[in-house]
Amino acid sequence: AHDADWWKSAVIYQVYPRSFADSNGDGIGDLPGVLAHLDYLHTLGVDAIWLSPIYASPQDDNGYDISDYRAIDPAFGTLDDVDELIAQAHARGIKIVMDLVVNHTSDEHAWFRESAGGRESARRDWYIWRPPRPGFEGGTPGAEPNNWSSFFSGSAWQWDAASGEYYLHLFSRKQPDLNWENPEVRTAIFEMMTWWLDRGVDGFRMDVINLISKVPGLPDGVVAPGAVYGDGTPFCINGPRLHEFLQEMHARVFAGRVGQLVTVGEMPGVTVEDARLFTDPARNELNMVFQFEHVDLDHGAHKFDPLPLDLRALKGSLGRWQEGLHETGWNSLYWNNHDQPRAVSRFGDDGAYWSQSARALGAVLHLMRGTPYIYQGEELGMTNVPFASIDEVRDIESLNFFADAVGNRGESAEVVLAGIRHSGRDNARTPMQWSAAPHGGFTTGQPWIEANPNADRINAESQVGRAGSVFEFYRALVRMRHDDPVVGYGDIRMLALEHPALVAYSRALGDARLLVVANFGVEPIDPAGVDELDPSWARATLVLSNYPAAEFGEPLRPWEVRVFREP
Ligand code: TEU
Ligand code: CA
Repeated sequence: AHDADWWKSAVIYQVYPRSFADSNGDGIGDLPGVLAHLDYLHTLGVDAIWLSPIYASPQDDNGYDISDYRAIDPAFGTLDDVDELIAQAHARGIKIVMDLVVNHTSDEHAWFRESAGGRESARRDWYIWRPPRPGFEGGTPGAEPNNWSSFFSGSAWQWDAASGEYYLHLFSRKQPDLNWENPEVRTAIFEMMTWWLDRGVDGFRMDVINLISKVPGLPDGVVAPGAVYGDGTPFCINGPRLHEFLQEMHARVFAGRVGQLVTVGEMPGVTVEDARLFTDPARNELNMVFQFEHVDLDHGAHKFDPLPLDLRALKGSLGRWQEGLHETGWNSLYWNNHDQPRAVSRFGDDGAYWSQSARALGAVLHLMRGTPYIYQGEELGMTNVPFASIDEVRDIESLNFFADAVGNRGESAEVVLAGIRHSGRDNARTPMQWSAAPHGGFTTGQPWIEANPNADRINAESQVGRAGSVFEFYRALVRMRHDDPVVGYGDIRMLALEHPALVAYSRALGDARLLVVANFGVEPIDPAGVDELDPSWARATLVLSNYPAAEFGEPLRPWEVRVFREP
């Protein structure tokens, strides 16, 4: 049934403002730059824009280290620019979703400055301070209160000699974790959220929101062979009070606004079972979550240790999430974001079949059940970047990893750089490619990170309005979700899960049905040879494809996707 939730037939576009469009030539994207491209997004047809953080920040982690939640970083603009963007977006029927980063703040936030002022500080308990491990002298190796490693390499604890204690930072040492056990912290966060909602924003993407509840006692994690630090994730992911905190947030911030808002929680390590609880509307927690199962299949112990990906593992993961949230809850659907490498390079073929595979990936994602997210440039088929050296890399996660692997553990710089080229976050953060002008038309100045050398070939100007382009294909996908209830609300059934190169599924709503078949390889696939592809589809209508029209029974060409609909 078509329930009232607008976000179930919506497509959400993620803007990473730093790399989207620079309006004043300082080489950093900004809010006027976003404003100047609203019509581009309106043409694409998206229903909402998720803005990565634009708040005041020292930019240690590109804005995911916030020093003032109610101020805009001057690099991006002013609060007036935000008000103008909200008004202009709303005038086009586009909602604005803010990035909420409340597991941690910047160490330059006034709250942390005060907390670090001394053990007697009124805000000492707003963060997570602990004395050195008993028997150890503070600041010496092994004296950290537990053995957790940071997601950004090294220990998760920073020694503060002035107050004689350590503070916890699951990410960079300039990102101290807030203490959500403290009701004053929760109240301050909820008040800030309400302030933004009253300003007109339409929802939140919540950064690592499943880390806000930690297991009391913060116990040591298992130390993997050869590792220096332990794995704290069993004690900081999906902790004991997470559902309670989210339900409190819902009651104190969202209640009374539920029909208009969209909330999506970013949850590294979340399982389908957990997600069913987080997204069950009856539990008043979140609308959807960003899970990581399908983007953690192509690497070993850590993300910079690439492994070949078996399509069946990818299909199995997508199928499990489709099945798990089919009756209760709701899926987010994504290939890309500012933390992931570019999908056409990672899951597709950014060489001979660049355009076909970019479009096949788009169709497979967008026609599943759930809310699709388009990350800036994905609609153009933007690819990974051939970084020539570590000097071209900007991301703190990659740089810390390189320094630790090469500097501390003596690994080969070339091997580590290859891993960063394969999986590094900067692949998603090079300038949006608007045209063949210098730096992809992103800036008239020197960009904070070099544009992809292929910006002269892959850019919006050469694709908007051109039939057969990746952009026009994504535009058609967005339109299908808006126009065809089977896409937004139909049941889904994954097909041929054991086939090594074919992705196939059907959708159904009432007597209408849809079939998506995609060849994720270069060897032809004969539909007659696939048991689960019922021959009755031969009478359906081909409604979308990335090749000249073909009959259902014809072999699928390299990276060919076909979408059939009946009636
Ligand atoms: O990401 C958290 C997170 O899970 C990623 O850092 C991921 O672990 C890593 O990139 C490996 O895939 C969120 C933000 O999206 C990210 O940009 C921030 O760096 C991080 O939180 C800290 O705020
Ligand atoms: Ca700028």
